Amino acid sequence: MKSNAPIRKLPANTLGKDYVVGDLHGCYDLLERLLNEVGFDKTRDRLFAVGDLIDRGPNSLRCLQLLAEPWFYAVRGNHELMMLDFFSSYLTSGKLDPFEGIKDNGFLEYGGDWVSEYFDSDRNCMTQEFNCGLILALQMPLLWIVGENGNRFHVIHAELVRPDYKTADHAVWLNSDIDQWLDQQFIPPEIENRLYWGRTLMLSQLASQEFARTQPGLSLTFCGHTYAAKPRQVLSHLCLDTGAFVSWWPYAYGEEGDSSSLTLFDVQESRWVSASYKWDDVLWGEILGV
Ligand SMILES: [Mn+2]
Repeated sequence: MKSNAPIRKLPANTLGKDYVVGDLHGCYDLLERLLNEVGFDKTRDRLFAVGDLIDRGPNSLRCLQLLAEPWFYAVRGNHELMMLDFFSSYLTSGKLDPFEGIKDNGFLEYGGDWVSEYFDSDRNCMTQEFNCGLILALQMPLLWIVGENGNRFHVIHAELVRPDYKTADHAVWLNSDIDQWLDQQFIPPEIENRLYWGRTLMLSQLASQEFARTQPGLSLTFCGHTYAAKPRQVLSHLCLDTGAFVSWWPYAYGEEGDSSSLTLFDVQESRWVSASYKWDDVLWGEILGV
């Protein structure tokens, strides 16, 4: 069922509900807590993830293994991209030098050092368990299109900002552009780069609110990548990254550490729930005018 296409489309869920979760970064037990809280039904409901399943948090491989579940749909984040890049020659040769000797692309430094736990130094390769997760990451798309017309939504990692956003009529790409990429199964490299790394919208929103909340012609687009205390919406991009991994870091105290959490969004009800390693309760909230 799962292919290697970079853009994939699913019909609306007529049986159950759809949920979207922010950047997991290994925080598997927070996700479990949230799924229990909403009564997630694995036989009917679907869970979408905005990418960055791995790194920085406590259980990266367990989050990667979610990709094998028939109810779980994720896009590739920059952390999966860095991991695949780090293992690119291993993926063809099946052999790996001890980590100390490997030229790092930043992956280990930015939270990928957990992978060394799965290095088999007798055979100079990764464990079978890890290999399965790595293969699953190879199959992640960059964009999900879900449903049709008024019920349509997208899932991406960072943003759909146009490279020429300062001078173009629209700062972001529209459904018509996305449909064209889907037909061609091709996303131009400069657009792909922003899908992984872009922070233009969310940083501008934090700083100056210079963009509107919605963009006519672009369906609600769930994203992550840039964290803040609460979910927020800019030009139809609804960012669900609320810094789950920060809540796990024992030394993250103060305002940022205390408010950080993992956020799960209920698409049909337009409300979110979040959980943190720093508090026992969950927190509910609504996004007005989605
Ligand atoms: Mn990211």
